[in-house]
Amino acid sequence: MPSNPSVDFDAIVIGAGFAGMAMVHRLNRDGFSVQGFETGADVGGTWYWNRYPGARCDVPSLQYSYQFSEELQQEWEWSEHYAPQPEILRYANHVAERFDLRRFFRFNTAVTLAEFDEANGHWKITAADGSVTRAHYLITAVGCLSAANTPDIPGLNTFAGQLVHTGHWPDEGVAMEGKRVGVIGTGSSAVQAIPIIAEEAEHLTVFQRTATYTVPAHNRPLAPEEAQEVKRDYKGFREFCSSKPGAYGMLPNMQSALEVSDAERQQIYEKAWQAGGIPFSGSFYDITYDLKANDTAQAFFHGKIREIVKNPETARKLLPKHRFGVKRLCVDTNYYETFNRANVALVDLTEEPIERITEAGIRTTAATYELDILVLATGFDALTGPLLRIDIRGAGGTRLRDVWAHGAETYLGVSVAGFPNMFILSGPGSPSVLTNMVVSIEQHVGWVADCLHYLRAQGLQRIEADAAAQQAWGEELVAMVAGSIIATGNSWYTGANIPGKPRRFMVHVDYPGYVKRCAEVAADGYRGFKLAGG
Ligand code: NA7
Repeated sequence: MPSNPSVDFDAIVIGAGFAGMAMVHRLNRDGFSVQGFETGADVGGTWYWNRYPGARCDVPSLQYSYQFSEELQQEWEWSEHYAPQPEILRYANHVAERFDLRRFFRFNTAVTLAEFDEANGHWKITAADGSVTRAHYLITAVGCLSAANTPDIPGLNTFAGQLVHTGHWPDEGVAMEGKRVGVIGTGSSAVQAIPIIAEEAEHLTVFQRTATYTVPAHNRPLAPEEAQEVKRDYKGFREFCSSKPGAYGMLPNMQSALEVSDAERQQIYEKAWQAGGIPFSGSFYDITYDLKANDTAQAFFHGKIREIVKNPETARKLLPKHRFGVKRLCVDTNYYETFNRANVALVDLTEEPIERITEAGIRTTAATYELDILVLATGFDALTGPLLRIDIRGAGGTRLRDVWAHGAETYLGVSVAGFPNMFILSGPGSPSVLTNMVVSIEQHVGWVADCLHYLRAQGLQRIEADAAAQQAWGEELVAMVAGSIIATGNSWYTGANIPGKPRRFMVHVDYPGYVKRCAEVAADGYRGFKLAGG
């Protein structure tokens, strides 16, 4: 039962991914009534939708899991160092069953409209089925990379073959055998899918607009002794990981790429390449800040690509031209090697742009490529997209779409001025995508739940970000990345991948500093928030 009889529930949670599941579990455990909504037919969020071949997490599986239950983390057994999508989805299902979480969600039910009812101080939620639900608090757990980006390429809807997006992969899979397949995009999703598709399809053509930086995963079965070692002191392991940048549990090399000899630098890069994965980014502390240091990383990749890819012309096309660190580093298994296969071709769209998609395939300025299947691995309207798909209206009917017309503004990435009693999990302005997401999600879930307890204990009815605190937070985010390469480039971090989207770097880059900051804000009576009612 909600504590206030004028609402149906204390809280509404939108999304049944890792954030939504943890949130409903925590609220229920703490005595708040909650109703969840989920567009998909079941739990899993990102791991429910992204079923494309090769989909896999780039955070080690022993770290990419919940820590709210010691029993859960002791009993679950991962089979690989980096878990594949089906296994992560099985884990999400296991969590849903173990903690009986499905009963809190209405599946196959997209929320279309969320309105703050000023007179009553609560949220009114309308779903696509026309149902209306009222709750005191609105908590969005809609994910950062869940609004798929389908580019506006002329003729796209005329394609007569099968058209699929990696972010909305059909449950039943896509039969590639004997088929001519085209993939548009070479980001993380494509880099994972391409080697597998190449093995299954008769022929694969990759349409590349931006050559990518990708490091080998060197994935392997997870040795039982390795898991046992972590499980002996999982808590200590979690604390160690959470104290490191992004909660990744990796220790960046604090040397400059410019202070070592050429031979030593090469050796350090080579060692990082052989170790594999995201930690490559920490080969030297300055490769994403100092342009000369950054040049050395690019040169290393160029050398690797030329070494791996046998056809010099294909190798040339695969050389990234943008700076290392501008876009998210991809992690692969046999990506560059795949271009040595006889059934794989690479089309460089900077040399021959797409003119249109036709019934038969793709026509570029230079040639026509006939296809049976076209895979769009074209990414997402990141961070803001999932929130703005919902028509969210705050105090006075103000639309979030209008408030964010020039870019997302939040306080702590959790709250927006003018949108009382609304909390965003992993929102723009929080560390989100630059962390191990499960860890930062649980931090947000805990912080929001503690906040609701505080409000209840103080007899307060309303909380929202103070506009001045929100502005200061935005300025702080900008200052934190001043001079860095990541904040300036064409990437989904800055919104540059979506035509017309305001350009703004939307991520807080200091995890664990962010955690400390959130704790201080709470300890200081929710400094920077306006609290009212009682
Ligand atoms: P990404 O990383 O945004 O990659 C999308 C790719 O699609 C990228 O190579 C884009 O090229 C390409 N793209 C997008 N639109 C077009 C058009 N119109 N024409 C040609 N090519 C296009 O998305 P992913 O799904 O791979 O990965 C997203 C995140 O999920 C990833 O970072 C992980 O955190 C998990 P561009 O670079 O824009 O030139």
